[in-house]
Amino acid sequence: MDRLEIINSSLRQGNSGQTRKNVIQALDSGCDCRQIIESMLAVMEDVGQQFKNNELFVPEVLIIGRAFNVALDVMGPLLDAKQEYKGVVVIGTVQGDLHDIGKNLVKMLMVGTGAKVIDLGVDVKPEAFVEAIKAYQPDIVAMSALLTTTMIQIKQTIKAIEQAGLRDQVKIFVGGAPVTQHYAKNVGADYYALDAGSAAEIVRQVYRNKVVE
Ligand code: B1M
Repeated sequence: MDRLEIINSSLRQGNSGQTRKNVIQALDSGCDCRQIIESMLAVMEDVGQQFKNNELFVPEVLIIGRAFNVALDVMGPLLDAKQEYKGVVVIGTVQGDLHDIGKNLVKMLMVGTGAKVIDLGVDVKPEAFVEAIKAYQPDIVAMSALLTTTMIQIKQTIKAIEQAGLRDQVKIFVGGAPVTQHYAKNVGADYYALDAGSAAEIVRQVYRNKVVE
């Protein structure tokens, strides 16, 4: 097995420690950071597909995603120029909502698209999304809502982004169990996805400029 295959094998097993070691060894032996990431992204794309097809489940995806993040931490300093990423995504669970399992899944699979993902966490106020847009200049803002009582915060956040004059700078992506395509359209979001695999797929298409708006 070559170095990239060794990394992919430990990644696929969700073995964070081994993945970290394998990445360090590959870098030490002269492998290119971008090449390692491209190869790992192909694994994550596959993981996203398998998750979408119910061939992998939440705990497995979370474990693989953690291993991917550990590897990215090793390579982060080598990568940390915006042009090394395909884009920047700011993600958070909306104000009043503490659910983060789904949001974390979406985040991990979005990282797997090659985007730099800034996670604002849970219970994120509209103003905090606005501040994050100013600070990180993302191309995508992603919001998760798990309660029928907090879905309204998606609308409030979009309103706040509009009022701040930033709406044209970002594509807005929404999801979460009670959110529907119909709701997303009504509140003025650009994209909706039912699950994390579909969300990552749409982001990939956005980066390939293939999405018809
Ligand atoms: Co809460 N909770 N909860 N809860 N909780 C639900 C959501 C609920 C459906 C349970 C129920 O009553 N049957 C219900 C909501 C009812 C409603 O409004 N429709 C509910 C409630 C009522 C509450 C509380 C109000 C309970 C109370 O205190 N009385 C309270 C609210 C707290 C708050 O947020 N302010 C509460 C609290 C909690 C816990 C803290 C205990 C815990 C959260 C822990 C955590 O997240 N760290 C919790 C949990 C675990 C659940 C259930 C059991 C599981 C949610 C989950 O993680 N699912 C849930 C019942 C259920 O779903 N069976 C429930 C797995 C996860 C992978 O799925 O998050 O849906 P999900 O994400 C999916 C998709 O929605 C999508 O992708 C993921 C899959 O690929 N997706 C996106 C998500 N975000 C996306 C963003 C996208 C695209 C797709 O683009 C940006």
